Amino acid sequence: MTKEKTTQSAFEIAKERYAAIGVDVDQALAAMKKISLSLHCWQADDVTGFENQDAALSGGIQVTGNYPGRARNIEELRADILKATSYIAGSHRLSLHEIYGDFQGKVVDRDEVEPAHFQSWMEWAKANGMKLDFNSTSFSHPKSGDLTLANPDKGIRDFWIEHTKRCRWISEEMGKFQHDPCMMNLWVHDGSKEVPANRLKYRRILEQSLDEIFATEYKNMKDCIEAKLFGIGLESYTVGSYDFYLGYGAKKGKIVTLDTGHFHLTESVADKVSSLLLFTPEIMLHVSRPIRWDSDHVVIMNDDLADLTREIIRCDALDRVHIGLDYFDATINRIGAYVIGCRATQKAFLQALLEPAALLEQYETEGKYFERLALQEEAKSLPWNAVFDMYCLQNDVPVGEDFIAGIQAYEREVTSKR
Ligand code: RNT
Ligand code: ZN
Repeated sequence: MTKEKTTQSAFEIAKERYAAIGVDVDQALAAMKKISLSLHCWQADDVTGFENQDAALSGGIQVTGNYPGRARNIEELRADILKATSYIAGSHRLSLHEIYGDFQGKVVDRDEVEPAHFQSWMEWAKANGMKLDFNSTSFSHPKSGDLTLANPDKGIRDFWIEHTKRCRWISEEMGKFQHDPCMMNLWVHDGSKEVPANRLKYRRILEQSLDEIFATEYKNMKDCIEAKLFGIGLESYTVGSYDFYLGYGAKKGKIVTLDTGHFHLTESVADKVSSLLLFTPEIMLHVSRPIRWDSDHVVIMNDDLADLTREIIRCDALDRVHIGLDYFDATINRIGAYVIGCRATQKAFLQALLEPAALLEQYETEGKYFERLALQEEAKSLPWNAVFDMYCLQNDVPVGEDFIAGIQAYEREVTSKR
């Protein structure tokens, strides 16, 4: 039997199996069509960007590994993204950081950047059926230090306020161009290695900076604010903590970004979804994988991811949740890293969509807790993989491990020669 035939017959059997517990597999597949992932451009080049290839990564984040083949310029990065998306079902978005502008070899400081520097990206994205998202970049710059938007020094603070305002303007133009809102993520690393004399001081400054940045109303972009637990070298205090941004987002109607690596390791990010949905407009995700710290390992299909995606589906919140990825691994083939993380995220969403939700709810309403737990357990090993294979087949991307050979060939012919 050909792979196509086995996929088809396994799918038919799975479909029957799911129907027996009240799950409509075709409906789940239709829902998958609406899920687009926002690929983070920075996995392709270890968060280097195009300002300066030799600049050190700062801001408390770290990339480890020196696997050959990192994208060194805009052409290589675009080619790598297209290669990766050729193995990922569906249509997706690309999340750009400001340092990935098309600067044409010119020095463009962060307070000088404008939409023109992203015109070629907008056209490229359109030509390739992708939408763009955006991020301001406060790290890897001489003025980054430990404090940017929360800096008591007005000169430095104003520099970053100007940068962030310009990034919102760029996002607005991207949104207009693509007829779809551009999600702009604001993350600053501001913090300190030791406990400061006064924690409130810096949070008050950050609040004022944000108010100034958000003073302009835009229609084609959406603001997302990302908290963090700590950065390397900034372990004792993070100005933009989760409490800070949750409070700010709830008060000012801004979208809170949940990066799955930015919480205490036993804290459930999934459990936050339903509360955010009640008090903030939408949710932005940075799907990542922390190992012992915010290590940004490649996303895999683990329990944390399954919990998170299940929660989003149980809340029927696909329309209000934006799924961005955020990890950087320089120890393996970087294009392969994209494909693994994206496919894992898609698999987790599909499993969540295939949950026998109605029956579980019924058991719960009837107080049948043994039955609820038993079915939750059985659901884990239902043949969701046959449905995922069909999803790949329908979308013309390799079924199962077949993409490995494609990545190997690209490495042989392209990335290993860089
Ligand atoms: C850092 C944040 C942030 C960055 C990217 C590069 O801990 O997660 O989102 O990873 O902006
Ligand atoms: Zn993040």
